[in-house]
Parts: sequence; C-alpha cells; structure tokens
Amino acid sequence: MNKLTGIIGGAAVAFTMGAAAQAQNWDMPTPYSDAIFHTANIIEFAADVKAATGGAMNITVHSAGSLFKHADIKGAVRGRQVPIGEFFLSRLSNEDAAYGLDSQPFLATSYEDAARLWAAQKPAVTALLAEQNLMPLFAVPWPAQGLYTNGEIATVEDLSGLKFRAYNAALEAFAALAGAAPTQVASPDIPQAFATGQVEAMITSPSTGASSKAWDFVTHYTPINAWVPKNIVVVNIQMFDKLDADIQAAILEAAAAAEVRGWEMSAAEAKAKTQVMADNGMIIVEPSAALMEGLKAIGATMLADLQATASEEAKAVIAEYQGN
Ligand code: PCA
Repeated sequence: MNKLTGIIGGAAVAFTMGAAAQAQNWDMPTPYSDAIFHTANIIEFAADVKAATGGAMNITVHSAGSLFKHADIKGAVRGRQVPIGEFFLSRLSNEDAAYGLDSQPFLATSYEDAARLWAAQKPAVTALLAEQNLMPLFAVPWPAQGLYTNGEIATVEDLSGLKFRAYNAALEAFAALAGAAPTQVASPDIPQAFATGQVEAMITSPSTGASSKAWDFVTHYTPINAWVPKNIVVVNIQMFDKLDADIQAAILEAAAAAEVRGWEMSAAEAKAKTQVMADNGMIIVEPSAALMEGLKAIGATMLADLQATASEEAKAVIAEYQGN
C-alpha cells in the first residue's frame, strides 16, 4: 500500500483520501511497565500522533517487554520487525562509548547537567544510529540514581562484598570498583532477585525503587544522585521515510512535545517517588561527605578509563560537555 501511495502521487493526496482507508498501524515495543512514567509519556505520544493525523497513524504501545525483550528492541527496529521502539540508551555503550555517557558516574548529576550532556551527545548519537538506519525521536531521563541498602552506608567500604543489582556495564563496573559483587537483573525481576537473595543492594531511580516496592526488601535509600540516564525512542529511517509528509511532521511534533513533557515528568517523579518510599517506611538518608568522596573517586577512575579507550566521537562529546 505504501508503494502504491507513492506511485499515485503523494502524501497530501493519500492523506486526504481518507484516513481510515489509509491508516498506518505501527507496533511499538517498550521495555518498562505501565507503572513507569516513561511508558505513560509514550502512550500520550501515541495518542497525540493519532489525534494529529485524524487516526491515519495508529501506534500501539507494547510495554514491559511484551513484544520484544529489552535486549532485542534495538535490533528489532533496526531489522524492520517493528518501525519504532524504546530502550535504555546506555545499553549500547558496548557499541560506542558515546551512547553510555549518561551512565558515567558523576559526569552529569542534575537535570541541568543532563540536558547539557544530551545536547552535546545528541549529534554523535544521531550519527551513530543513522549508520544502523535508526533515528532518535526523543530521549527522556530517569530521575538521578540513588542507593538502596539494608542499613546505612557511611563509606564506600560499607558496600564491600554486597551482592549488587546492575542494569548496564557502567553500573557493573561502578559496583565492582566499590568492592561489591554485581549481577545483571532486569527491572521487572528486582523484587524476585532480592527475595531469593540473588542481590542485596542496588542503584536506581526513585521511580524504579517505588515501582519495585523497595521497602519490601531494603531499609535505606541514599540519594547519591550519581547519574541521570536516559531512555530513547528511535524509528527505522526507511520505514519513517515511507510515511506521508504530513504524518512524518505529526510524529516529529508529537516527539518534540514528548521530550519536553518527559523531562518535566521525570523531575516531578524524583520528589514524588522518594516521598512514596518514605511513606512506606524507608529511611531516606543524605549521603555522608566520606561516602560521596569515595564514590566520586570511583567515578574519576571510570572516566579516566573511558577516556583511554573511547572513540574520538565519545571523547569529543565529553570535551564539549565539560567545556560548556
Ligand atoms: N530504572 C531502570 C533504569 C534506570 C532506572 O532508574 C532500571 O532500574 O532498570
């Protein structure tokens, strides 16, 4: 139908020929549950696209890894099994360090820093993704990452030997350098991993802390604000290019709105979900100066390691970010 539309001459004609007859249906896999604000934001994005196109573009969101598992979403969009999908951007750090900079401990720790980092990172990420026929639509940060433990953690030494939940390579390295024993656990499996003793501590946002009911398995939350990692929504460029110009424009406009809205949702979450954890009996402790000093020293080691091995693109992003 797309080819035919192209042959008979064009976007505007096809678009006005009747939305229902021409309706495009896109399936969109996302990794996180409906309880997570990223998913809510994406559902709103899909609704915006549908409204703006008069129903001609219908994006069905398949959340919580129900269509493709998190690890497979990028490949599914690249391989045109689906036209669009969401994933945790720094998962791709093994492809190029430029993807992982938002998960470098203490490189960018506030929303202001995160916005500057994304501005520096976006051209590099866009160029890298284009090599795989992918285009970013929008990226939204999680709240700053904090520490979940049983008992108070006064210094880095207190983390020694703890079985530690990790979600990417940077967190695994960070935990290992802190003397902990990291294990990769996907976010839906967090409660189970704590319940079975597979892990006993973690670093994640208050969003994931609250959605996984951290109060069932840890006593303390320490907002170390270690980094502000992002989820990204990408489209397959070839599949996007096949759409009518009006629909493309509607998607880009809804994406720009979703990015703004997502950053606002994230900032509101940070406070609200920390409060949910307190209301459920968790003890919220400000980190000691000694703990922060120790953790930042690990961050400095990791950044030096990264600088030694990173692509020129990644190093240029860091330089631009730090120079601003
Ligand atoms: N939640 C996700 C990624 C970062 C975050 O805050 C997780 O814990 O898997």
